[in-house]
Amino acid sequence: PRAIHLRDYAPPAWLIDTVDLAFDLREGATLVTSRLGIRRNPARAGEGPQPLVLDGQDMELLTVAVDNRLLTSDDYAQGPESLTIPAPAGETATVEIVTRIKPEENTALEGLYKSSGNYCTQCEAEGFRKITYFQDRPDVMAKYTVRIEAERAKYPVLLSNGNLVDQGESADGRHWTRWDDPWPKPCYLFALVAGKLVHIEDHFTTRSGRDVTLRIYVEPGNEDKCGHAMESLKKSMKWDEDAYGLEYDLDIFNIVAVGDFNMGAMENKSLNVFNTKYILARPDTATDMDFLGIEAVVAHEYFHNWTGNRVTCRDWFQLSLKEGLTVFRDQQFSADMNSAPVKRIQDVQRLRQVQFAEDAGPTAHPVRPESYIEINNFYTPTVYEKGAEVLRMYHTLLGAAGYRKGIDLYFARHDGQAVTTDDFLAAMRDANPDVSVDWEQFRRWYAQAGTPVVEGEGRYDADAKTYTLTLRQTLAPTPGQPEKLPMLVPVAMGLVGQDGQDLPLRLAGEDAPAATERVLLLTEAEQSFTFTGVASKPVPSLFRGFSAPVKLRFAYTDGDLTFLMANDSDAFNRWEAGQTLAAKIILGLVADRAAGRDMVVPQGFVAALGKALDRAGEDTSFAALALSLPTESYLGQLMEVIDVDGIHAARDLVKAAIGRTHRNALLKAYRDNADTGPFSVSPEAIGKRSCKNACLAYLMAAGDEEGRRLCLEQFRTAAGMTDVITALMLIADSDMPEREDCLAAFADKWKGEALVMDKWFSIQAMASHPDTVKRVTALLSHPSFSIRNPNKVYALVGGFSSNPVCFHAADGSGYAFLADRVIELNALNPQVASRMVKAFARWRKYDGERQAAAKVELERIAHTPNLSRDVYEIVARSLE
Ligand code: B3K
Ligand code: ZN
Repeated sequence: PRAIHLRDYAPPAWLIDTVDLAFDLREGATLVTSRLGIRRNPARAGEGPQPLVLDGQDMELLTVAVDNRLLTSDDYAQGPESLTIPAPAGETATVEIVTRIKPEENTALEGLYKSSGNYCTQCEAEGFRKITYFQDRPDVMAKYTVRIEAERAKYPVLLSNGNLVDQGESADGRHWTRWDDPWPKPCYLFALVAGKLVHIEDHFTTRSGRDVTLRIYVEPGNEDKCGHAMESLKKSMKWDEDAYGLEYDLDIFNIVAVGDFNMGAMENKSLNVFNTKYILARPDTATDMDFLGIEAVVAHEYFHNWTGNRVTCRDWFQLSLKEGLTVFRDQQFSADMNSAPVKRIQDVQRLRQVQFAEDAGPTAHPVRPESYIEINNFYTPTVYEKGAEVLRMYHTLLGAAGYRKGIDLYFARHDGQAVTTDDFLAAMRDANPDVSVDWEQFRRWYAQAGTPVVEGEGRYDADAKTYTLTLRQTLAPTPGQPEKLPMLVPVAMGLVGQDGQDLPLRLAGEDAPAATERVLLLTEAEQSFTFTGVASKPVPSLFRGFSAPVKLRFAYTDGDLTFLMANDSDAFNRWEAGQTLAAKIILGLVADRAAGRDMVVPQGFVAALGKALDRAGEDTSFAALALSLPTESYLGQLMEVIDVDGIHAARDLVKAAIGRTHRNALLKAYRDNADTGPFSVSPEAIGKRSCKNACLAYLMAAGDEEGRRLCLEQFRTAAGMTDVITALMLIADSDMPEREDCLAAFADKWKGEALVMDKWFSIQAMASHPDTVKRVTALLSHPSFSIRNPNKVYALVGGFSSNPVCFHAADGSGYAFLADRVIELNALNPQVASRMVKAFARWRKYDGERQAAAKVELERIAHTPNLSRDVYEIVARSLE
């Protein structure tokens, strides 16, 4: 397979202004007629006549006509993935192409395919070329009209982008609709849906008075699970007007939820297609996390209407232009709708868990990659989550008002265009000429891969009353980038005085009135900042709100961290101090165990956590986060060689110690938060549930009898899925005799609900139980499991590969299981296979025995015949 490079970008020889598509949907043979209005690209004037080169895959080409003249197969050249039509004579031409496709056989779920008997499409990134021959690249933007014809009884609903302009009956019980999308768009935003669907409907009036009809289409029987998604959509539309001044631009906005979908959702113009996971929710079927996930993803896809659709990417290297920005926007939205500090902590947890891990392994790449073999492999935490951090840094550097000026200029300049991250940066810069930031240096956040490490050191001079903070930054080599330059790192910080109050911050030489929080700019490899008039020795609070995606190393004492946990005015850093302390303690125990010493949990740490518990009443959701320990996989990242069993044993021991020591306080907090009243997903109700369940987890970890009784009772009697599933997860992770009965009862109750069964699969896959590999293997033949359904694979296979202990079983059985699934999936659905194979990427972080076992499996995958580009790219990088 061949790599595509950013440096090779060239504008297309021809532009496509109009696309007129006709779909004749028939079982086994769908006919697609495409009429393209093309025009020579003025950007390439002077190059002489250029042929029209179109992309295409897995199709049967029937006819090609140019300006209504039918070509013979001698006139054009057909490659395995292309169609080349000789240069038309004029400046403009009309090209008509007829192809035949078989959506019924499409198991890759890219292009036009079927899900539960309904037709739907997924074109991003390069699925449109599986529907018809086209210049499948985002810088070709055209206006589309679409005619869809199908059998009325089976496919009563026929949808595409834009406005419904006509519909009618045709012969043989067939009917048709005609759609017109007035907004030029790249083909990856094309969508078609045909099926037996029902919908709920609502309305939104935009601030300029446009009445927008909102519909959510689902399979019959799911109408009662769409309410939260609809509310989320209306909130998003309002928020985008208020926060960004962006208004919806059509009279209709449709969402369709399908059960078979490779990722979360897709922002097709006015016809979003969603994974059911991000639409369907009822209190008894969905957890609080599901409700929040729906709110965030509905918002994310809606926000793409401007950041992605109206202004799109010039090429796929610019993916973060739309994804980083849109993730940042959905993070801001969720923060406004819920608790901002809690949202920030959760976002950083995710960034660390998945993006830092990516940065530290063989698939590390910059936010704007330089090359790829398969673009679908680059919908990564780096492009999305780190990309969002880059946006947050613009916001931090420019302030809310400056950021908004930059955004406004970006739209003023680029509405209707396909642009680059450099264009975005230029808009931010040009809108803020008074802000002194070295934007060329800032650009390195897009170009350099890896997570910077910032080492800090503080020196207090009691005589001079100064505090000098020295910061040093390093960025380790990543594949293809042996040498790095210093980054521009915004350090939001404060100095906490001995009384727990923030001290005024005045740098040497300044006489401006001193603030108690400010943003230092670290731009050199090493830099010192001296604060004056510091009355007593402070404890520095650095990277408040996680102001840059870096790893901080600062020699805090346990006392400093306990102090910050209690006193830092920044909620994020109060949480962070607890996490840093917990990691330090647990890793200390891991080292003791490895050296053959007894593991003894320090009482000071257990006591500090008790303080967080005492304050639980003040802010329950924050308390739940403050009470939780760093995950095993995050702890693993902090080790040179991951000690799988050591981390698990040490973390369990700490959990049990906390559960025993604070038994009474935990029971009290559990009971205090047990009643959340009538079901609601308000931050208060979610907070109470998460606090209560965090307490229950500690009691279970301690093997407490009363805790076990409460857990069983909660499993059996709770009305909401959050409580039921948490209890079941704790039971599944335990050795309680009721374990099997509970799992069986749950499956029996929910066998008809696919999304609920996904939870059941993933609980078993993630349980740290000696029988997990066996069990997961057996579950492959469970009637509710299907290897063709991505959600099922993510739940069972993905759940298992994120199991920090069982996947890494020393005998290699976990690795062999995953490799078998990857090989099976490679033939069916390369995107899903590739997502699964990524679990192997960090194999070099484990001990020699595990490395050897993983390498055998990676090589077995590498030698699989017909390996897809998707899987090949990840495996090849992992083995490099
Ligand atoms: N843009 C889509 C992702 C498409 C993934 C293609 N493999 C969803 C989103 O980010 O909103
Ligand atoms: Zn997106």
